[in-house]
Amino acid sequence: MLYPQTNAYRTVIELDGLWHFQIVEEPFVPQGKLKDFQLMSVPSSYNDVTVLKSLKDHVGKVCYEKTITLPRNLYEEEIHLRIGSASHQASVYVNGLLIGSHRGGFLPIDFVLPDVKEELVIQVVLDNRLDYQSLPMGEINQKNGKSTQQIHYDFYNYSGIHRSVLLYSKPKTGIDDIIITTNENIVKYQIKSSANSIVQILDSSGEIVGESQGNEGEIKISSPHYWNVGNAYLYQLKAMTSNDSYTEKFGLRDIDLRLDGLYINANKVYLKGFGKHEDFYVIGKGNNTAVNLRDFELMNWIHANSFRTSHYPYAEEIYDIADEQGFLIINEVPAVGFNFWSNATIFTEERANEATLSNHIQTVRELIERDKNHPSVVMISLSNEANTFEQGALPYYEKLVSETRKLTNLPLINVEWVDGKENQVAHLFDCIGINRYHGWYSHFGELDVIEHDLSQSILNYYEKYKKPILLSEFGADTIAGFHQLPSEPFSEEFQLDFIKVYQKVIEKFPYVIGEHIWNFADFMTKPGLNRFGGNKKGVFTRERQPKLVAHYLKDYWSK
Ligand code: GCB
Repeated sequence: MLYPQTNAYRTVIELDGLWHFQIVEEPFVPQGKLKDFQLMSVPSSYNDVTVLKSLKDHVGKVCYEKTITLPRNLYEEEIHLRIGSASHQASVYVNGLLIGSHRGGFLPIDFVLPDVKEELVIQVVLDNRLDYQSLPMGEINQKNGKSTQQIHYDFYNYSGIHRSVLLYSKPKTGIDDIIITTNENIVKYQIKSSANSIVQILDSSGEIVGESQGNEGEIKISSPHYWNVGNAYLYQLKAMTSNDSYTEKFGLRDIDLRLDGLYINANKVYLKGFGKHEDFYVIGKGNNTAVNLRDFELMNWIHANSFRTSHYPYAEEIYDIADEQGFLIINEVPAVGFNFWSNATIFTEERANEATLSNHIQTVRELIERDKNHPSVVMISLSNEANTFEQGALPYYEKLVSETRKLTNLPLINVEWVDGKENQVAHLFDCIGINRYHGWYSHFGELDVIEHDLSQSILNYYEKYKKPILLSEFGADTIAGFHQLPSEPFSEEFQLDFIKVYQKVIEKFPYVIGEHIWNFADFMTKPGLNRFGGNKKGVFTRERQPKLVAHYLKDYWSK
């Protein structure tokens, strides 16, 4: 899947801005234009834009609508409608005709318009309900004749059209896809097109440094510049056919994951960074370039070098910034909520079953199709905190991992809450992510238990699997502005003490290849007795200002 681009053969028309919007009742098929609409912004979640409780907590369907006029010069082209993401299921209608449906709220939707007309009435019917077969996993219940959504994960079920809506043209027999892989200074490419291609490689100043013909081939770059962490260098591959062209950025970067660390172009890189979220005031999970850039500013400031797209694929524009700035990404699929924090079994015929697995594999496929050429993506995470101690988890993950390995050579990680001794699936992965909250959810506030308990957690995995380990989550809720000496839970001082103890333990284990603190910034989740105005484990506030610990990390991570 290629990101839409405007060039001599292709045109992109952005449809972001004000759309008509309405909550709709089941069953809903658009019959003409919406009548009782309100205005809604795209891209954005709809939950926090208005003052309506009915929208804030809405469960079910909504309809978005936009009417546009297509420029005459595009009538002969193949016209695509592309939505960067919409949560969680979308049915797209153009001039009353269903042109396609897509399941999954965090990856692009791309449909060809069957009929190109001057006036296009675009209607997107969204359903934000999550069940046992969806990713994330959820459960729908009925209460007083209304659907209620139960979710077993910790972020707000923000819903809406979250990323840009683009209408783009592409020549009918144009280039469908470009796949680039590199090995040292050798670039292997594959152009998916029915026409024959000429391929050029351009360096960062636009000079041609390699050329070839044919839809598959190899080009060797002499005097290569490698894509390194914090020192990124991007080349461009330009594919040209008789009636089309497309330019794709890529980097020369080799990955080698060893027991003692992750090597990028033979340089060992200790992962320093965060689990993040797409989350901000008013826009919820809507993509916003200024917020994205602010996040990278802060990650550069604090000397982080990596992050995990917890718990779902992020907007493509975020990977572009990481490519430009040399950040490493662990790319996570939205497999979260695969536990109930109760005795209920997940991997059963009724819950995580064949249909869930096939949706999971399909999501991995779409993720890899979208992100395959980003040098910043160095690992794929197949799930977060599933009940991997269950017997049923093994056949599920065996199939999932073997299908994923057919699609990518990237190292695979699974992010675990389960203890190493109980885990049934960790042997299938290249790296084990462990999320630990010793001193918080267990032995609350007791800093002196952390050293023993965390060491044991790490050893239980290492001794059984002998695999590299990433400490993929650790953190404590911290109210910005709340200070206590001596430190006590929820204070900025406690967060600092907590993180320091974890780091002291991590340092002892050479096979712990990195530390990702939970979380980069405070974020919204459903209210609860331990969730007042969101999850407060951020090193930065939701406004993107530092807490005390941030100043310490800036120094610690600079070494
Ligand atoms: C976890 C989850 C993450 C939560 C975090 C917490 O283990 O992976 O989604 O937000 O704990 O703060 O409880």
